[in-house]
Amino acid sequence: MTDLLARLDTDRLLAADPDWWRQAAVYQIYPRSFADANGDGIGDLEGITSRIPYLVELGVDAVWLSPFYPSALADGGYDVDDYRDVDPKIGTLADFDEMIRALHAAGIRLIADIVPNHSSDRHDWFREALASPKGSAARERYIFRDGEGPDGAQPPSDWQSIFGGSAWEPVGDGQFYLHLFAPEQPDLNWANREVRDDFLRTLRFWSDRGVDGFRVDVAHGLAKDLTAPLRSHAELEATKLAGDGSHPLWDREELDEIYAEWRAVFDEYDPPRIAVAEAWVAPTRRHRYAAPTSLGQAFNFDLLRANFSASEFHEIVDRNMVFAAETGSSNTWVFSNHDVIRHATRYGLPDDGTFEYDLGKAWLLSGGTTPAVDAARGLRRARAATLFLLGLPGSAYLYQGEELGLAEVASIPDSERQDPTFFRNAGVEVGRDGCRVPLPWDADAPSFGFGPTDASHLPQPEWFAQYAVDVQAGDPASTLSMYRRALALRHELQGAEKLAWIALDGPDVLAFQRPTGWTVVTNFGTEPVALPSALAEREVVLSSDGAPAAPGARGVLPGETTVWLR
Ligand code: TEU
Ligand code: CA
Repeated sequence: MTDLLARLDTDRLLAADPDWWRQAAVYQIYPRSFADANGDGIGDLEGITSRIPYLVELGVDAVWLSPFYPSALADGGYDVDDYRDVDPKIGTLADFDEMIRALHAAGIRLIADIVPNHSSDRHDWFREALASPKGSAARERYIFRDGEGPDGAQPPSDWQSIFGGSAWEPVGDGQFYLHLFAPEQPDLNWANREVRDDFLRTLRFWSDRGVDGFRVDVAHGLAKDLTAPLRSHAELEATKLAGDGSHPLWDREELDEIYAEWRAVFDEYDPPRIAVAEAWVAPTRRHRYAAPTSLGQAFNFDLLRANFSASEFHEIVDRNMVFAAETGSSNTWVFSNHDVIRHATRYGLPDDGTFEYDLGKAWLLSGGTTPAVDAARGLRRARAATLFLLGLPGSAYLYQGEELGLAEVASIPDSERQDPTFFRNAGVEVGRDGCRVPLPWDADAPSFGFGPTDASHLPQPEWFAQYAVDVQAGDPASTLSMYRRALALRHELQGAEKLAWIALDGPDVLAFQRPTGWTVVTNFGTEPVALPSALAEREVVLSSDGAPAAPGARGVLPGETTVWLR
């Protein structure tokens, strides 16, 4: 709280720096699972506001808020009924205004998640489209096509939705609509001027309310080439993300024009609003989104998909340093989000070469056939990887709960699952609910302090108690203490967006120095390694294994450990 008081003039401070995003630590809040103020089991905006002191103590620069709009939650809120309102289940616009005021007063910015590729099937526009005839202007806001086959009963193509099953849904009058995700998420038609204008209005609506930036859902999907005849699913798979602009659904050149219009809106504000693209494209294809004339930043999921390996991490960092220099954007680093297995669990999966850190496989493995997860090892590596990541130039995107070292919840009963990937893949993929379980705040309270009652929209396992905030807060060796310390020191460590590798013997150790002189050393192997004297003599400011800081105390770096040296 003293921190809060010390930041009294934060609004002016926040306004002053247009580059605030370049090396920001951004904390993702999945609102329905963060904190529940009224005890109905669903996290809400008032809950977020009540936990701002926690965010201040954690030391994050910004919050990225996953969708908070009215939604039937067919896809956890990524099915939006109304882009310019708050879900009454989690609050009101007045609660939103109060939340953003309090965040700004605490020196924390807000990035709102927006979902332009598809609305929900309960959006006014979609209801109107269904009530209107074939060929009407209302249907032109979405992607309707006639069925195929002699009686028109077949879908227009054999395209598959990303959540499984056909990407086309019949509406009963011979037409089908396209949904690349769930049937409750009809794709919008971005070739339609009205759709584009309405989104510009949405960007201004939230920017006027003080939102500092936007996370753009499925940013690579908006522009589509749907000229007949539609190509087959097999043909599309063959050219998937080839990067030559030939794919009719993903990463098309027409996106540049759409995002140039958005950029003009962002630049109406002071400081300009920022945006970060969620675009699952090849690393070489991220430029389009990260360009300063476009969204300005794009998620880099390379580390998220990599093995815990010195050579892989080294190559990914080098590649992305080049990328940042080419685009003028800053790097983005991420290990976890609401779509993937928490990294403390991923890193504890067997290392026997049979497991690739492929997302699909990771989901599959957590479903019933889970191999033994070595939780202690997973957490040890997650902590080492995190200190490596937080030392890198660029911004760090953190997912709620990772600061607790939280593990994936694999044991959710089928009857309690919510993710459409589970329902549309009949038991093959368990989906993403395991990383979306409400957070444990207090080991001994109902719902582990998530809310005032024991209600929790996804069941919390008993073992959540050991991860609770109140258990970790006073323990200097805890994961939470490590994150707090690292985020506090990060501002000192960062400096210019550069690094220089320090050559060391052996294949398992990486060391890099920042222009501030701070140095990050990670041992990816299991065996301890002796550090050269130039490093061994430096002050250990932070260590991922929880050992206390000490001057020159680390001639030997233990396995699966990172240290920060000053
Ligand atoms: O995800 C986009 C997307 O393509 C996902 O299907 C992703 O490939 C998958 O989750 C693997 O990580 C975004 C959101 O992050 C996700 O939560 C939504 O379900 C999806 O868009 C639809 O809006
Ligand atoms: Ca609630």
